[in-house]
Amino acid sequence: GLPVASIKELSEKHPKPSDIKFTYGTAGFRTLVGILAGLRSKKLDGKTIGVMVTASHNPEQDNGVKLVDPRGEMLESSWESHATTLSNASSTDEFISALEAFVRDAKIDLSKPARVVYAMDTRPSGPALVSALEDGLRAIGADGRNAGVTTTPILHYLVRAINTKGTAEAYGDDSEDGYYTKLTNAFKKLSAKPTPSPLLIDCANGVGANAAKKLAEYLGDTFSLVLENTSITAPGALNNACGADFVKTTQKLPSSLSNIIKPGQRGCSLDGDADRLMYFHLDDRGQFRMLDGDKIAALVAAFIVELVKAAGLDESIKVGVVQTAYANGASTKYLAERLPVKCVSTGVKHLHHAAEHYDVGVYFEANGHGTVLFSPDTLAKLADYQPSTPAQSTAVEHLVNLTQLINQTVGDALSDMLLVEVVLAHKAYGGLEWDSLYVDLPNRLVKVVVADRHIFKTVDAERRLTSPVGLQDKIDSLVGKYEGGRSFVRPSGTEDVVRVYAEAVVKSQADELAFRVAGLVY
Ligand code: 16G
Ligand code: ZN
Repeated sequence: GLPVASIKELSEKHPKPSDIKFTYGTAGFRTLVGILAGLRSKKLDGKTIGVMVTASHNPEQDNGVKLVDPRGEMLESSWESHATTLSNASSTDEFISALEAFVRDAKIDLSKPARVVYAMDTRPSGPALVSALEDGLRAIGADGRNAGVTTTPILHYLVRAINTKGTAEAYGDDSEDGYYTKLTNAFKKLSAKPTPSPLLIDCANGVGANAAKKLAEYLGDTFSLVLENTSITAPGALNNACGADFVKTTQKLPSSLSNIIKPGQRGCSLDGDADRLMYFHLDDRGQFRMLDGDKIAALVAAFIVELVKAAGLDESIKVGVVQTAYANGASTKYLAERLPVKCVSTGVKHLHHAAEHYDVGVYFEANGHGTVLFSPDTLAKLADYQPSTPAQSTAVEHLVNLTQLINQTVGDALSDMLLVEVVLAHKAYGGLEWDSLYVDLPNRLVKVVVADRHIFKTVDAERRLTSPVGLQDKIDSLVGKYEGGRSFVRPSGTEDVVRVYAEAVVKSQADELAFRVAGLVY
């Protein structure tokens, strides 16, 4: 049975802290995380599970934890709901009986080994959460490996690398060195002349600053990175008026960069755990232009489609794109003219799973989180392919190198950044040419505080409401009055609000539509 006495003692050492607001992932519990990760590992016959302590793009005082499954993917959702139930236990005794019931129902063999690798971002509350996690691991007898302070995507990489070590699917050496070496070797092979001009990187004053610095060392003089917002120890600086979420939500340049960026220059922002990426550039007149996840998807997907065709593989390798309802309508139109596009509900999990159904699945949220997945079949096809011309051979080589450059476990700001730079170099695009692929439709996002957000029920990838009854009809008739109008309402999964998105051909009309729909919701 469970080592009840030790779980009890160690749990009581870590009462729920009142000064930390948990917002992210399967949050709300402390010692439990270690125990749960250990149990998950036992259930999967000792495969290594990951735990990341981070609250991503959220304010510095927030924190949370996220479990990572053996292939580097997010924790299976049935376990997420168990975690939530367990975390709601009101006393240690209640917690232990819930845990015993769970071990019985999930048929977990406690005699199996358990292995867990964990990391944290730069938040001041990280060490306390890690020590609770370590006590949880100790309580369940799991073997822990501390990966230190690192990015979320690097932790995902490590999980996959550890679990595939010595197999045919080996993902890379299971170390940070392995990660940087894999990415930068692929980048160097994909480099085109001339080398790209220096890239400005807004590190959000977070862990991405450390990682970008190391990346720059591995890149050497093949590509120079100019790092800004790297104050990882300044209190309150993390994600504050900078970073990918700030850029996306305000559609502005962080003021800390305004004296640094020059007209015609491009730059990008990472979020607090470096799994989101926003690009931007100043045009010749010094006007700020944002290049978001949709623009990245358009650039990357079109490039991969071209390579597959150039390789002579377009009959056997099908490329597809996955977006959410937040994708700008102009991006969807651009993409749909070139390849199949699927819309799914918000949340990385939904995008990732839908992308797995394509031979090559490109997915990006407008907020800058995304990656590209190559199916096992596709990897085998690329490896075995006999090209019949030098042009085909080059294209296949590029595709193989892309499979190494791209972190396929999860969206990765640094890997995505290298990917964008490769495509820009190959297409000889600057920020302006990239930005001109399509023109964003003006849009507006509003949040509405309502008495009970759970009465809002959606269908059709969150694009239509079925409850409250009658509301969707009212939205439809409003939308019909606006040229190029589109709007949807969905309850947030992370905040106690309802979100309203609207798009129209003219900015003032998008604003007006958003506020009128919000008026219907309120
Ligand atoms: C989280 C998700 C993001 C999603 C957002 C939606 C991850 C890594 N991130 O930030 O994908 O877009 O939540 O939040 O899972 P909302 O439901 O409050 O709109
Ligand atoms: Zn993040």
